Amino acid sequence: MIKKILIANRGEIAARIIRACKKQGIQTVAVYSEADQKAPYVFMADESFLLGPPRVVESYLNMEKILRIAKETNADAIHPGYGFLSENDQFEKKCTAAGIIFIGPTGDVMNKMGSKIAARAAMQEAGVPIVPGTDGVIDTAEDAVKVANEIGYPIMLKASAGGGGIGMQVVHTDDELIKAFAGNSKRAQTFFGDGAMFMEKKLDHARHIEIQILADQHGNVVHLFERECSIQRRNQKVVEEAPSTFISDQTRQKMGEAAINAVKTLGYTNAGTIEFLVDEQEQFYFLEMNTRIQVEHPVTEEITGMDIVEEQIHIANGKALTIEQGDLKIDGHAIEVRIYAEDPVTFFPSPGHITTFTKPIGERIRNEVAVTENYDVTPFYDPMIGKLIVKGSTRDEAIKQLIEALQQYKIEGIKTNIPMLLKVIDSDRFKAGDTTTAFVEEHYLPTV
Ligand code: MV4
Repeated sequence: MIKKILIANRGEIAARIIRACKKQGIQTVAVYSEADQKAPYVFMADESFLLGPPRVVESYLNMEKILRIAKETNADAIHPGYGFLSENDQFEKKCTAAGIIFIGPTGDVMNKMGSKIAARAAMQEAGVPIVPGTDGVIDTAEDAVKVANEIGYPIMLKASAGGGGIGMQVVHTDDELIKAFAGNSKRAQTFFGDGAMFMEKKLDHARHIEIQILADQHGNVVHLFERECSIQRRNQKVVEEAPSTFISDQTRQKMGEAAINAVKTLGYTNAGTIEFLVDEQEQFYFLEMNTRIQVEHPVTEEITGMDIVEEQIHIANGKALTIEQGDLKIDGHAIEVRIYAEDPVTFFPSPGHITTFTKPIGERIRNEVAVTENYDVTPFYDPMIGKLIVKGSTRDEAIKQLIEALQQYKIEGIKTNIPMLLKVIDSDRFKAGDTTTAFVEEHYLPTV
């Protein structure tokens, strides 16, 4: 039984994981960089240890140091959160070798899903539809052009190891493809140590809909329905909601079954997400799998009543799921927005000293925040300072709540994206549920 967990992360997710531990009577160990010495999560944990300088290689990516602290504090398990080491198969192997439970899937399955080319092949084997495209690695721009003409433009050129849009580019002609190929491959090689490229047909006006799954170590798998996250800017999600207003119950059920099949075929365990693109005819296609807890997990918790972090710990303890698919129901509608310390016009990060920080309060408002008043947002990490999640019995109600809550938020000293969020949410197009992947591009044109 896990009695003590080291949280190998920072910010709002570290705070979220510490809360789940406290609820279960589990001791907590926080780790932090010099830039995060005053972060709220550091004071929430039972014990806290300095990792080193702000640079991530010396702090949140420092496997040896994190493992040393885990051993010295007698932690039984490590929760990696999202980002940082959360999808690093080597870290899982090191934890396991040290006798420390990694709260997540095995390194082998993480490694497989970390390669988008391997993931596409695995999904095809599991009978899950994939976006039309190439099977293996494309080695040269000439080969790419040949296959592109079979698939047909527009095409998404993607890096197999890609993430955050790195190595990904839309191309419309042979010329564009030739120009884009080597550069994207090189970028992927630099960022991920893997320059392997593949291509997919670009699906326009599709929706990004992902299925949350939970899988225990005894072969039991359930899905917790979908989240719609089509509103993204530069590969960063901005708004996430559940359920999707677009898909029918029948499509919802089919997508859930496909996700469960995929997970069973992979032998995947713990919490995970299967991302799909869904076209205007409600045909769905596998996009990628996330082998971690995700930023947007709260919207699923709000509509299902489940605590996903608590379930992750139960699963890591070797316990069987206590729920069956038939026990799960969608209740109401939840929307999450990500609050960033950034200029709403230029989108540049806006670090600095927060002089005023007043959160909205309400029964159906959930705040997951990383900062406080009189706190310095540093320039070292992702500028997300928190998330606002609202729940309504209907989508309209949730939208109304969200607009009011965003207007109540009072943050001074730094700039935030709240004006941009209000512009998105308080728009006819969002209210009508017309939220395809083209939304930000077509609707939110910055004023400069
Ligand atoms: C796509 C796509 C359309 N066609 N792939 C993948 C990673 C994610 N961050 C964006 N991804 C997409 N992959 C094919 N073949 C559409 C997206 C996409 C998207 C693209 C541009 C602007 C907003 C978007 C929101 C969600 C998904």
